[in-house]
Amino acid sequence: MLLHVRLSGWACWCLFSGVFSVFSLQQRLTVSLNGKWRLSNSNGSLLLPAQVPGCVHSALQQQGYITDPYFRFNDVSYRWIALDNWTYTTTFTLSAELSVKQKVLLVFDGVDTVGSISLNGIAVGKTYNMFCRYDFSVKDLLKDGENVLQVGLLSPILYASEQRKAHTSYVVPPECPPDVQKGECHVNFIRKEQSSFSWDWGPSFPTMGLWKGVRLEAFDILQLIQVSSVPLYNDAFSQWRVQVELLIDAVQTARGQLTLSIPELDSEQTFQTHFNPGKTKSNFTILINTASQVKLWWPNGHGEQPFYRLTIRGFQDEFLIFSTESKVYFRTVELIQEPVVGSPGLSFYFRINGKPIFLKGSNWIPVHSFQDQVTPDVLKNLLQSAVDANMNALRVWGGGVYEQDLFYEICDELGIMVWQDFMFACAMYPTETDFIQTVREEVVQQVQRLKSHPSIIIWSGNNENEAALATDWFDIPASQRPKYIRDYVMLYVDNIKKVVQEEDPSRLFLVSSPTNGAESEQEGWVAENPYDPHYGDVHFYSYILDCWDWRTFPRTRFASEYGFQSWPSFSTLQPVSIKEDWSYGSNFTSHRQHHEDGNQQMILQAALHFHLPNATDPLKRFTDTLYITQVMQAQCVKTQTEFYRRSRSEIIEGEGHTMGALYWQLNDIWQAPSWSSIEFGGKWKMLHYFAQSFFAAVLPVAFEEDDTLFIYAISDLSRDLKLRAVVNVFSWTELDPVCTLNSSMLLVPGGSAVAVFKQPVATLLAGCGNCTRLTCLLTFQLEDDSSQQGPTNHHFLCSPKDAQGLRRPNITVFGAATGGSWADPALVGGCVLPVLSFNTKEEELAMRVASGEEHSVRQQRTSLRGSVKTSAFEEQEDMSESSTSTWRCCLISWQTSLRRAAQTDVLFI
Ligand code: BMA
Repeated sequence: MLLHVRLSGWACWCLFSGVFSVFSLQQRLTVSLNGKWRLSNSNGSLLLPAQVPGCVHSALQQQGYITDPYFRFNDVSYRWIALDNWTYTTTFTLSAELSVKQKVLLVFDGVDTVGSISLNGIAVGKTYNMFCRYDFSVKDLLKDGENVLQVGLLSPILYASEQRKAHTSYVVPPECPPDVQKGECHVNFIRKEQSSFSWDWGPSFPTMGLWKGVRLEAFDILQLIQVSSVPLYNDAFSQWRVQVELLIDAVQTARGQLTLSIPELDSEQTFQTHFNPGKTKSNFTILINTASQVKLWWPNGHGEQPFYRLTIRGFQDEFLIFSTESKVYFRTVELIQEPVVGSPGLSFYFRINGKPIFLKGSNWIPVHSFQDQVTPDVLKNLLQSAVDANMNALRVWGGGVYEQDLFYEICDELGIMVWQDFMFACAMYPTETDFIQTVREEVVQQVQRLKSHPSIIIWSGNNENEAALATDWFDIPASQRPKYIRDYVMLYVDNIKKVVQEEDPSRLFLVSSPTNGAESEQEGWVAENPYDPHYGDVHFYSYILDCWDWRTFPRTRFASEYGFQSWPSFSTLQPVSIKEDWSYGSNFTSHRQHHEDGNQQMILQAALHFHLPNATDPLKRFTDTLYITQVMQAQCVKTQTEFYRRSRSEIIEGEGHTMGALYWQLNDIWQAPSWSSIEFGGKWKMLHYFAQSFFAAVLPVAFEEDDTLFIYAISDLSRDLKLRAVVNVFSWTELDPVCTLNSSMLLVPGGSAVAVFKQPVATLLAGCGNCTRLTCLLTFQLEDDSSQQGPTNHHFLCSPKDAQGLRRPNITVFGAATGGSWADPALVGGCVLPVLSFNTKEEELAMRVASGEEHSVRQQRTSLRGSVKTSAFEEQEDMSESSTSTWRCCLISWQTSLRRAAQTDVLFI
């Protein structure tokens, strides 16, 4: 292979965190070993070039040995890949400069997973953990001239199975995933992305490979492996300090000097220190000049995200030996768990910079089965989409991967708060010494890598493992329970929690999600009911109960998971399927559904309120069905989220003060039905457009209780508002409201939910022409003295399937890129208008309704979006009469949008 040797004396050196750059006076060399390697299987029948970073599946596909692994049933057809062992080989030539260095390290930023590394035929070391960086001292093994580096990778499936067999004393459940997932067994025995053996939204692709960079690092005196910093605020002295941690690898003991400075804050400090041989960690604290005004980092919607440059310089005998610069963002975070007036239990909310903040957002899963295919653009598009939907938080879920540096850098910049799980999910785990050892190393490394990011506001030990134990998911006999609880406490409390607390004094560690938090601790870390709405966070799913009925939802302190499935749009499915797959009852449709009864549940839920598609044309019926699942999902998640948001200021029957709504799930790993609001490829589902409204900073929410209509004004703003509710009553037939009602002006304090309108539905209808529950519906908005505040919302008085008086709107939409030619006109069915194609930065749409009225709307979109964000339903060209209910929605949304002529967001209701 071609070698890229870089001299790092005065040259930029990017640490593996990617956040920092280091300049060094000593001649430090980095030789990248990334690029083209050779890959072979165990019997040598396959020999191919393979890109590093990369994985076996990607290499096989790139070389044409396999087709798209996501196509049709290929996840099952390509099972053989991960049942084989594979070897990566590269050769490189040693430069004269490198061979004279005192120390040479062979560094792997990520090996997936069970690897044996050899250099020139001599064993160098083994790897067992995908989440660890490994380095090996190899100076003595390097030769002049050509060197051969080999990494043998064991089948993760066979390895996990061997580990399971060796664990004879008791079962560590679950043994295997449910059949519907078509996955592999014993993933809890291998420190690897847990969902890579299949999940209820994802395929089984147990990857193998060198998924991050490989290089040689050579130096004479020392090198900085990791620099991290956490800002801490001292209330008593009203002073900031920044705790800086250096992980240094030194060749021999040396005395040195270290200078930390943040010039913009007029703060600098110098320390005398020792560099000890080998890897050592040292902490230094720089006090911030109290005369300087520190600008704070705020979550999206609450302020800016300013940062400062921290410079770290190391000297030996007055010579500069290294210098590095990093970003420091200042913010405080607290998780408040204290008694609540009028409610048993404890509060559970985050305070950032002293301000209570309602967390609005979703849950993040791996973006791709093959991590090497996750591009910066894909990450940016997803995170920008989160912000565009008014989210301020994401939970990086514990069954995936610790995300790459860029993910957290973007979150820092966009003000997205991250709830960071450790990678353990829905299982019990072994606690043998080796396992605990590798987990401890993983935790140390990940916390050191990530703790400088202000976006991370909390560490959390695992996904649902406390709940799994407490509610006995795995039928553990009562007599054996203490053993499992002991293992649980040993792993998450005695080890992970302890390590996290040693490594990061600035954040809280929650042991699980969901959990009762402080109460779980009181109960020995496994609460009797971790779903208790009076404590901590809750995951809540119910697919059968009517999602339009808010009474079915628990009024939790913090909803960290809830959601409903939907299908992606046809244009997303089409490239991975063929004609015979395009029906709801096809093998393909059931193959892609990994959640037991999922397809059936979606239809049953949709049927509660909508006519189900019954077009005679099978393709049309299929695409209408995909569509109706998205309408159902959007409306369900809207109802539930609005319930949580309006519960922030109330305690009802001892429950409430909800301060977080993170729906499950933001993104998709492949083209399949799931809980996501964004399809694989980046296209927004209808839910994501809904989220943009239901997460708006100021939002009106309506609900009924005992036939009385309530409207709440919700505000996440810091300032108080004076608002009134304006309610428009429409008949399903007409474009003009039958009547309009105004509430009086009421004070809506910043950060609150206040009832602003209350009227029995019967009274409301009686005063409004001939309206009945079946013939009329409501839209409503909030207004201050001069203008509307927040989006317009809607409230149905009956299921759309029962509505009377609907007419087909015959809307035609023409779309064209600015300056381009008009695309073919398409008759767009249903409530599709918000999701028209945005293939370019700026697009012009002309819309024509049946009456012949014509309107032009200019849409401004960021270039990040690119061509991925096209209509979720562009294929809905001609909705059948059977789905008239969705036409009706469209009619209403259309009239609203016409009324707001030049406004860019066309409403769907
Ligand atoms: C929760 C998550 C995931 C899962 C989702 C949907 O339990 O933590 O494990 O994918 O629900 O079932």
